[in-house]
Amino acid sequence: MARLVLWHIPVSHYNEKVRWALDFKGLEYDRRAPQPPVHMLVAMALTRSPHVTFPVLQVDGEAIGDSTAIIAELERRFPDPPLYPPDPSERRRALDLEDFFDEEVGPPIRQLGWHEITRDEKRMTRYIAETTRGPLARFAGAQAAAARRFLDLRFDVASEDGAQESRRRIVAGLDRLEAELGDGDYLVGGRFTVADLTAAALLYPLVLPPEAPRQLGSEPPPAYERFRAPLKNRRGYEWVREMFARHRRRLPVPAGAQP
Ligand SMILES: N[C@@H](CCC(=O)N[C@@H](CS)C(=O)NCC(=O)O)C(=O)O
Repeated sequence: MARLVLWHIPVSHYNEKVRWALDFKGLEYDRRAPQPPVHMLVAMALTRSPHVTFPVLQVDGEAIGDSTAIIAELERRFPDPPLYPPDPSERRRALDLEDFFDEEVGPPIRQLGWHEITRDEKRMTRYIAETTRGPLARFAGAQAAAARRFLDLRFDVASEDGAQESRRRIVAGLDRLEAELGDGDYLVGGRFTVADLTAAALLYPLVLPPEAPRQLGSEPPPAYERFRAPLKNRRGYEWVREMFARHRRRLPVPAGAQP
């Protein structure tokens, strides 16, 4: 059996996408979670390339960056149970939808979530205190300020115009999800595929289903709640909850293992 090591950020939706794929296939894997922004250096060192994002999966020592490439490799090595449809045109459609949710929904959800959290200094400090390990946890206030600067540089999270655009793109993502679902339960071929997994994983910070492994504090910021409230009755929102409830199989993390 191949040795699998996942380098991940516990809260991140792209990382949840890969954890879900690994768990769906029933694969055992070790987890490593170096803290951002150090993870960018780790990603470069592991992949020996300019790749700076997590997740990175090591398979027998070979490092693969990018959630889409990781799932492609998992499909190749561990085809059962499959996430790709066998029919070539359905497979193309599933991969196009994976790409759409990765590119069009992942970034605005991240921008808006951090926009609302970083505006609230106390909440941000609490979050950093809860997620920092070791002696650095004692300096949560200073770390929160540094994290805010980093997130703003990387993802423009302080921008109100950016947040407005993110809200628009998230709703457009829900529109597309519902249009693609039509009357069906699944996006492609009447069964759970990489398209459903990607859409649900990348929308998890919006829907916050109970099966999602990690959430940013028990109570989301009030402004985030105001954005979510009118979306809760939408079919796409309910569908994300349903996908987690039906398909988010999780292997227990061994005691003492990293998060
Ligand atoms: N296209 C990449 C996106 C992954 C990604 O953006 N990961 C974020 C966490 S949400 C990250 O590591 N960001 C570090 C950075 O860009 O500064 C994938 O699908 O794996």
